[in-house]
Amino acid sequence: MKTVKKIKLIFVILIISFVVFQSSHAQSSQTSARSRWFREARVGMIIHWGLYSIPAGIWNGKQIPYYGEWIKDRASISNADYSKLATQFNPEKFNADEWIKMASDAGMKYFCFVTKHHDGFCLWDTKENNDWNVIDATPFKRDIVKELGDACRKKGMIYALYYSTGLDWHYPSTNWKAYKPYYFGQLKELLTNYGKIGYLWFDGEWTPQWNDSEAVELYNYVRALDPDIITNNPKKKSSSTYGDFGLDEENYSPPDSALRSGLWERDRLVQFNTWGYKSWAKWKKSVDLIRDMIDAASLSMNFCINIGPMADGSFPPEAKAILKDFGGWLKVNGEAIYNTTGNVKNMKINCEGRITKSELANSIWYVHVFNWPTNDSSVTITTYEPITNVTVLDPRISIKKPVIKRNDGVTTIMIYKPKTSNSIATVIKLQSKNSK
Ligand code: FHN
Repeated sequence: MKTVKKIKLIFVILIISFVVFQSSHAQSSQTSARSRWFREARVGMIIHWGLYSIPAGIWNGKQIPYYGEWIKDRASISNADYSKLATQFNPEKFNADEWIKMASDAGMKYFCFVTKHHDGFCLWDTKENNDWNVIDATPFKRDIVKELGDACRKKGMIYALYYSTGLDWHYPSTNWKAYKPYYFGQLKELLTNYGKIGYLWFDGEWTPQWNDSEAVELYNYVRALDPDIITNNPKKKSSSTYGDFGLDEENYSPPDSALRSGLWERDRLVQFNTWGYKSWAKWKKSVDLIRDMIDAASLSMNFCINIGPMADGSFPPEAKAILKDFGGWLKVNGEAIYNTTGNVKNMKINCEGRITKSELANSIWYVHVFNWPTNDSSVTITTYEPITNVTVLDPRISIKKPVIKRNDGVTTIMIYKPKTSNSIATVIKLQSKNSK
């Protein structure tokens, strides 16, 4: 190749590389600006509530296994019988402000509502159908998506929406030609009539008609409607990484390697094996759920707790008790969860617990002690960081002066077990000289 040609070629390659770099850099910084609220918030709530909350896991006197929101499918309920539930949907205890207050008191920073689950029933005033939504088909006739959005904004809570994209049993998503304009129209309503939406969560995308190009088209469509929005991966059960964050859903966890990069939300149920309320399902323990949240934070993941309200619009008492425990723990220890990051590699502890690191200040770490060691009663922390200051976040817990030693660039901190500790997790805050 002649020298002039070579120079031209190198020049073209340089220009192309520059353009590619610029656009990918712009994309990633834009993504990080869009997702900032998500990374800072760390903790949210999702609500599964609809016609399926009326049978609450029981059909014709029988307990129906699997998720309560799948009862139509699992109990093989005909369309005619399922439609009758709409005429009974009249949740006289529903109060959007109360729901959002409960979420906020529990320490949640965002609130996601299931606008349409796989039964296709719409909990807002959709104009895309006139027979399968809360206004036209129920005696309740109130736009629940709107009421919850208004309540979120009053309380400074970020509002997020779930929509079953790929699976709809009522306007069958198997008839893709007719269904696609229907669901695109509905997403437009949800993203343009209900104020700012933090994220959109897609679901039901494992159906055969759903493929990669649908996922990309959907993502681009949604971003064109709201350039600031973030979404989960519209093909969450594949290894593709479209969208802005992945889901570590209960009963479906991504492979560990997938957890190493990108944004993730861990979603956990308060009742075993159901998202929608089931009158007979067992309840989880607060301690396990709160530790699950701490574990998520220690992996730089968000944690989203699922609540299935009852048909009358109230939260089950067991769910309220769990939320109260979240609120109590986060009120005192929230500093160790909100605005933190995880994957702290340069610090080790000799007990069952987790570590998070502040994103707001330099050189601040939080050690969450689940169980104090039984053989020797002190927690030992080893790190290369020059830690000088050790405190407990909970002012009701007092510790003896910790022993801090520094040898050959390694700091060893010994903290004796306090007389009283937190049965969920006691949080120890570590600061170095460089802390700001
Ligand atoms: O089938 C649904 C299920 O009912 C529930 O809505 C969860 C929430 O993420 N998503 C699906 C299962 O992956």
